[in-house]
Amino acid sequence: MTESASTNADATGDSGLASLESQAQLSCGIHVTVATAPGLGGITEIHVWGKGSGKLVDLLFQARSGKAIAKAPAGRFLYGHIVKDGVVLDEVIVRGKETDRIYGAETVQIGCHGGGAAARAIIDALAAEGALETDSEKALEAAWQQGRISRIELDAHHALKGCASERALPVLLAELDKHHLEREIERIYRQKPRTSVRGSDADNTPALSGKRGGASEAAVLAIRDLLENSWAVAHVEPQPVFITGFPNVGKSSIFNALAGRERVIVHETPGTTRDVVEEVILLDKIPVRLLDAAGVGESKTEIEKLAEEFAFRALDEAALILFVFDGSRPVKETELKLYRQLDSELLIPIINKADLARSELPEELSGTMEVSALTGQGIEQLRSVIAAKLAPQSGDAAKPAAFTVRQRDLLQRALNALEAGKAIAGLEALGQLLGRLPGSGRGK
Ligand SMILES: Nc1nc2c(ncn2[C@@H]2O[C@H](COP(=O)(O)OP(=O)(O)OP(=O)(O)O)[C@@H](O)[C@H]2O)c(=O)[nH]1
Ligand SMILES: [Mg+2]
Repeated sequence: MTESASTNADATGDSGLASLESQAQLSCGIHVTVATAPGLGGITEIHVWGKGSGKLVDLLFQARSGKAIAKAPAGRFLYGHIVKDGVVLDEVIVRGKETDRIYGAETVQIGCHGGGAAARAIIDALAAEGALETDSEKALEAAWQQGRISRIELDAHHALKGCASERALPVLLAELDKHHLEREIERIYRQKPRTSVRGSDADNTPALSGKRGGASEAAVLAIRDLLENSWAVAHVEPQPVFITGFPNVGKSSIFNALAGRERVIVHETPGTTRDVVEEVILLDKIPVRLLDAAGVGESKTEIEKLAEEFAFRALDEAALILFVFDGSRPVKETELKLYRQLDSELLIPIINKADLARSELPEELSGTMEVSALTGQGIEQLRSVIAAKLAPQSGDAAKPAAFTVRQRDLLQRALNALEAGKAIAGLEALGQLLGRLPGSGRGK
């Protein structure tokens, strides 16, 4: 176990009491949970843990070899069936372990058919024998709170459960096996990036004003490396990509074209879309949260104003903004004004309705990508541009890589603080990343 895993008691945060209560409940009795993500996968894995879990599963398990789990050597796989009242619930492979690192207790893993029905029947049968059905997220959280796994391992387990991208898998598996990221952050944290240069920084901590010391310089470089290698974030957590622009330019049509189905209403009447609509789609194997909302900039009625407010709120969270112009009519000055106000790093301008005769474009939009949501022209290219912007490259799974937004944001915060000469604030951000300090955020 890593050192960070042993000091989580102070990371309990506001919901400390409730969490301690649920941890106490998790420490007694025999528990059962579905360990794999919900869905139509081929295999579902059920975990049963607590003293006597082998004996409890033996009440329902009939091994082909006739062996009982509780009597088989620990770690041995047994093939057989789960049978209740003479009815076979499923064909399974089970394995008993003296202790499992996540649960900290005797554990039985049951591999049954996927799809949900088999797992439901088995869990109900185990519950009838006295096992308590438990949320797997809570069990993982308790493993972190009780110091059996580290905060970054918790991130990796969460990420692995929901990971839709095969490119990110090696990073997550390598982290669970080799702890590249955790070791690197631990190393930077231990170096205590601070110096004794004169003066004091704004948070009145040991001084770094003027020039940074050696350890701090090294920390800045190491954190920059980690941030540069954070390509896996976009593979693990679908990033919000927001389609915006004036009413009627074809935002919803582009949303449907990217989603590959008629998900939202498209109509010639301006102001058709009111609510924010979202859908997770895969672009070049990268999961993306695509968002469509009302057109902005021309709202007149109360409802249009409200819809525009919703759209602006969604805009604030966007990792990428597709700003759509209608190429069949002249671009308005107010449109350009709004376009210029947005963060240019996040912007992808798009000229839609390329199938129609084109109106003249302002100079600053020359060379902008043209698409037609109606005919599909340029949509494939748009998919690739979005994917490339969100996850510009794949990296080496053997190198430390940040793989969640939480990790990337805290690394960025540490970097900003160290670059501004605020050593303690930098250390705090790294400490939160390792789950050491209040505010490290249970379950985030
Ligand atoms: N010719 C042509 N028409 C398009 C294209 N894309 C959208 N349209 C038409 O433009 C009109 C508006 O399309 P929407 O997708 O509803 O536009 P929107 O920007 O979502 O509109 P609001 O939700 O009202 O802001 C509809 O009549 C569409 O059929 C295109 O590429 N070519
Ligand atoms: Mg619309």
